Amino acid sequence: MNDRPVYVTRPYLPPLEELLPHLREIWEGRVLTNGGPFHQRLEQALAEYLNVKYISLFNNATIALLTSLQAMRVTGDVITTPYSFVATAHSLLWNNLNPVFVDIDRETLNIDPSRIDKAVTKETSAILPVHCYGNPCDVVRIQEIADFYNLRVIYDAAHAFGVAGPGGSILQYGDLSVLSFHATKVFNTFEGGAIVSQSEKMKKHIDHLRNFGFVDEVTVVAAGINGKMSEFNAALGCVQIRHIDAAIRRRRDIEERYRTELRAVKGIRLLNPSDNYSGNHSYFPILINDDYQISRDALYERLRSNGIMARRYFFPLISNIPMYRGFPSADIANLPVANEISARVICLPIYPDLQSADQGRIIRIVAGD
Ligand code: T4K
Repeated sequence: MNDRPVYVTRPYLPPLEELLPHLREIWEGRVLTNGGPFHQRLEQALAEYLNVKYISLFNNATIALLTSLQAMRVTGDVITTPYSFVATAHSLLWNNLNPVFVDIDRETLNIDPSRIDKAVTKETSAILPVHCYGNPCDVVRIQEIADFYNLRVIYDAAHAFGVAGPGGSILQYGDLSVLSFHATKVFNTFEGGAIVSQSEKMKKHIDHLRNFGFVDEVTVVAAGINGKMSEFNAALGCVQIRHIDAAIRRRRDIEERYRTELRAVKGIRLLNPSDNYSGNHSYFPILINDDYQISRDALYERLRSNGIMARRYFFPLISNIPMYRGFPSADIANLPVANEISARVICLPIYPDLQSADQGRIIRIVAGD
């Protein structure tokens, strides 16, 4: 066994020398947070890179999700996917909202739009879909449904940094989109996140909510939160963005090798990449079918015993976690696809520094050689 564990992801870090001048500037300027110069620079750089007009930086995506729901004045029931990281549904509970889980599409693993209609009641005020693994949701269909029932749409786009199609960024759909810049994400600021909005008025409202509701020194317009990104994190982001294209290209090459070398392995299903969008290669999920040589969990253990820390994102399914089980829509019979996929999935390591020999080892274990 190799001594050095291989994790599902490793944060990309820029050369330290590139960060040092920025740190010196912070040390000299003594502006450490509250919308300082690096905060402004990063907002602008990201708006340009992501090709969006309005973006508000946050200290993490979870606080950004909480704030999005407040910003859109969401009430009552919110339709969402059970196949996500717990932060998606937790953001609803923190706002005293009820999650209504809708099953996922077997091909995209995103919320199945054809099942949303049936879940809408007079209590429903919003849809909270997730672009899972950076694979775009059916944004057009979801918008049609939202328009018909007059629902808000907030995308959990934590995985969808830089995902774009011929019509532009995936982040332009819905009322708001929430990004994560956590250490494990394609673009990281150690901790961080952002909300993309569609109007200057909404951006201003979100910026106020992010800063306790302060509009100026003496005016507080809402029970806002402290969601501000510090100057350290913003400065790091300003350096990271110089390297992001190279990092995504490297991820793409790793994904291509997995696809080529695992395609023919019996009992493994790979997701089909979207025809219309360029992905960001943030995760590499494989689905273990019944005709694979061992069970999903046996493969997971075999990988671990060989030092490969693959992860079962997303297992357990949110709807099966105790605090969610009591919601009527959490019934397993309501979510057959999500339950099945959650029992079959393993995400293999993918990150820019993944060594070729390590990837070879992973492939050999999965292929059962
Ligand atoms: N919505 C969705 C759909 C999300 O996936 C997430 C977060 C959120 C919302 C909320 O975003 P944030 O509030 O975090 O901005 C990780 C991340 O902590 C979490 O951000 C992420 N999704 C989730 C999918 O994965 P864990 O519990 O699996 O993290 P952890 O600490 O086990 O890290 C995974 C591996 O990454 C480790 O085995 C080693 C490596 N790692 C991790 C960290 C933190 C490093 O090498 N260095 C590091 O600093 O949740």
